[in-house]
Amino acid sequence: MDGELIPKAADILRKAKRVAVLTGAGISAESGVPTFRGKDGLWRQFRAEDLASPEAFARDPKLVWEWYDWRRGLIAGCAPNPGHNTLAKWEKVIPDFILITQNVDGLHPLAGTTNLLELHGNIWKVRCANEGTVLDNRDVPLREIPPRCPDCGALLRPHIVWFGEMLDQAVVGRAVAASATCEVMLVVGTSAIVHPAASLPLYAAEAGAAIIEINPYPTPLTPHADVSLRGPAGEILPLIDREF
Ligand code: BJW
Repeated sequence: MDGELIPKAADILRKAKRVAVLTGAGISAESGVPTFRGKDGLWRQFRAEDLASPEAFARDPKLVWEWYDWRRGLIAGCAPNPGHNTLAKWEKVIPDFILITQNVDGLHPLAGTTNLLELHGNIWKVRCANEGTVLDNRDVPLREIPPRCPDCGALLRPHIVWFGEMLDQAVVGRAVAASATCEVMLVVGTSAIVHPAASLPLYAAEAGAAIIEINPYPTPLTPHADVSLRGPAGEILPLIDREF
């Protein structure tokens, strides 16, 4: 990596008052949470449409829940890494800072980030498939599979946005507004192909924000980035922080 890029990114961030960050599975990779795409990604082993769609849940809720129970057990053993921690630290020093994540693992709040939008939900929440009530659930393993609503006995489902499902429109609205008004958008560890999340940096770029991307590999966003930092987020974010 060009040695000048870290100071350049730090300089852009230091001068900004309004910063939006978009993260994806890559930021949690160094914590041991598998990503979705790529060499060791979940979608290499499992078909998304068999497990992460409303049709899959309607067909076989037990299979879907067994997969989530396995992932919850895996994530329960993972801790935030220096990438998550650096972003939590920046929230305290950048005047207007918002973190928009596609991740459902809950590692950003665990690191201390509070101004957070979880676009795709949270694996530690469940929702009544009948009434829509959202409940916290940290049981590892789950007591029964599939779990049932304590109030009405209907099936509970993961509080996660599956393919083909609408995101929470209030959350998307806040994410779009933050993207369209930030001075800098930092995009960390996402393949930038799943919409509407992947559109957010494009709204930011259109509105004149500087785009900084951190990813070991190029993505469809790379041609729009002002600074592309090639490498693991858990190493690069602390390096930027040292120059901040
Ligand atoms: C590192 C690293 C390290 C590794 N450091 N980096 C417009 C155009 C085309 C299609 C659509 C569109 N609008 C909507 C759609 C349909 C669909 C979609 O986008 N499909 C695309 C695949 C084409 N979108 C939807 O269905 C969304 N709903 C919606 O829009 O409703 C309205 C609608 C429906 C249908 C048509 C039109 C409108 C819902 C999307 C929900 C996504 N859900 C998932 C699964 C949840 C299940 C679960 O977690 O249990 O969310 S999919 C999966 O992908 C997960 C992620 O949040 C999401 C994004 O993945 P992410 O985070 O980018 O991870 P990876 O693995 O892809 O990438 C990791 C990256 O990290 C890589 O680049 C690595 O290089 C990098 N990396 N180590 C830094 N150490």
